[in-house]
Order: sequence, then C-alpha cells, then structure tokens
Amino acid sequence: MERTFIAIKPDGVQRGLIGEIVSRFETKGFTLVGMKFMMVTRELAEEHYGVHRERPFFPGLVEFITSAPVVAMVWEGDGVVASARKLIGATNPLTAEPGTIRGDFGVSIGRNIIHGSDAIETAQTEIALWFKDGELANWEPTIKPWIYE
Ligand code: IDP
Ligand code: MG
Repeated sequence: MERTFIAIKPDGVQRGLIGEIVSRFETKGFTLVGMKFMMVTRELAEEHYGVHRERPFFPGLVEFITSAPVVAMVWEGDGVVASARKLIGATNPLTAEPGTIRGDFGVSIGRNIIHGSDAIETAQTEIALWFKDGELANWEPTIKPWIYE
C-alpha cells in the first residue's frame, strides 16, 4: 500500500503540537508504520532538502531543521501522499486554508511546522533516506474494514 514520509519540524515540536498533528493523521484513517524522535544531522538535512540547495533560504532552512528535535514518520494508506499534502496545506501558512495543519497553526513560511512528501516517487526516496527497513512495521490495523470498503 502507498506510503508517505512526514516530519514534524522543530517548531512543531517546540510548540507542543506533536500529539495534535499525529492525531490528525490517525483520525483521518491512515496507518502509522514508522516513527522516531530525533535530532537531524546537517548531512541528512542537506540531503533531504537537496533540491533547494541553490535557493537563498537554504542555509537558514538547514539551520532551522537541525536546531531542535523532529518527529520523523511514515504513514500508510490509499492515496496517502496526495491526501497528506492536503491535510498539511500550502507551503506558506498565511495562505494555507484553515482546517489544514499549516493553516491552523502557522504564520511564517520559514516556520511551517511539518513536512510531507510531494509525490509517490519522492516519498519512496525520503522514506529510504530517513528509515532503515527494520524500523518500519508491516501491520494491519484491526479497524481496517471500518475505514476501507
Ligand atoms: P513544501 O514543504 O510545501 O513542499 P517547498 O517549496 O518544497 O515546500 O520548500 C521546502 C521547505 O523550505 C518549506 O516547507 C519551508 O520550510 C522552506 N521554505 C520554502 N520557501 C521558503 C522561503 O521563502 N523562506 C524560508 N523558508 C522557505
Ligand atoms: Mg517540497
């Protein structure tokens, strides 16, 4: 089944939003298959955000993402990659719709609380970057028939 990589960024952790954010994915009906609370190394940050290496905000972004713990997660479900992006909302929290995580909790593009993979292929790359195989659980929630027809 489809999987995506989600990370609660240092601002989300510092602001005490871990439970709230995890709850949104759980209550939506997605399945948590991997989770770790960790400091991000500069090397991992630069690799993860490699596509933005030439952008002016890149040095600040790497500083920010390595400045406090993050919660790295893998969530599973039908259409989870695109759906998670919708739950997260637009990159700039000021223009993100109310009801989305960024729309409800943020005001600044450089403090937008959460990361989510932008495509199925990106998700596969990011999951492999952040997690080893043995860190992911292959399991089926017993509630599944009440979530999927
Ligand atoms: P996304 O997280 O919605 O996919 P991207 O455009 O891929 O957004 O940018 C990656 C991350 O880089 C953003 O989530 C945000 O943390 C940071 N970022 C993007 N644009 C800016 C900016 O103009 N100033 C500061 N940080 C930015
Ligand atoms: Mg992106």
